[in-house]
Amino acid sequence: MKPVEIIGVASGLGARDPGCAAGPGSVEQSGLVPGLRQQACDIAWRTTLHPATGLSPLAGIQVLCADLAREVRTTIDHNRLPLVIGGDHSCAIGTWSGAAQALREQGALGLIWIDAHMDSHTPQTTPSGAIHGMPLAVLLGFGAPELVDITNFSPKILPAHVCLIGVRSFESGEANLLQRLGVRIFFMAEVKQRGIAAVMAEALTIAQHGTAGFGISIDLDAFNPKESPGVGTPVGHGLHHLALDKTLRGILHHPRLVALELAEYNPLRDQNQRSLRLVEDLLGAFCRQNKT
Ligand SMILES: [Mn+2]
Repeated sequence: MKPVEIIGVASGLGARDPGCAAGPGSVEQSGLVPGLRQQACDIAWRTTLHPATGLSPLAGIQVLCADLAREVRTTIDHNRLPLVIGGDHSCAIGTWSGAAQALREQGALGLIWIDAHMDSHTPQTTPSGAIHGMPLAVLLGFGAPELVDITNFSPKILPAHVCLIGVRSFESGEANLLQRLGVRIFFMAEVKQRGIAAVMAEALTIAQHGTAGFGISIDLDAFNPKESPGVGTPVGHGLHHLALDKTLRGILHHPRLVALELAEYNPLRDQNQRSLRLVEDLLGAFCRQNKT
């Protein structure tokens, strides 16, 4: 396994409830990282980025995601695996812009997006104006130029190289964009019908076909709110986290995984630290040596 370096993104600028800005601090203080190190997982906390004050959400996210993209690119260039812990999901703009840039000379970036939502609005289609509803569209080349143009090339990811898992809440504008682009969406109904293992196997094929490497972005609202209450926009009937633990066990050892992201953890909305424990379980499973 490549050494894993955590990059916290202490920002809620992209969400209506900014409480997820406290997410990385809560994870860092939880003792999770020392616990993983005791299990022989080579993981360390590299840094936590904070948004500048006094800027609009758009300008603040632009600066923050440009910084994050640099951190992620540098980490990958040093043959380490960035684990980004948000913060609201607008951090994905920085994470995957940096990963795409690091990989660019070798080839394209694949991405598996695990989320209750599509996060594929543009400023023209968004009902809320919140930028955490837009990062996937930005990465595909649609949205505010301030965000689309981070790292000076676009799109970061081609529609054929990305897929979504667990979607069950969306608006027509973003659905139309993804449908027009031909992006594969594994809606929650399909996950329930086929099982997460079959869906993930297909997702891993999509993310690796014609790419030089792939990433996984996990929004904690993908899970059942009972298992993960600590999120800003919970939606019922989600993924079971133990099933995902099992399906992605040992994924940090995958030779073509370039980065991993966990977003939207909001400790202010958590109950009995259930979401925090879920993050701990997920990372423990991802670090496991053994697939069985
Ligand atoms: Mn999301």
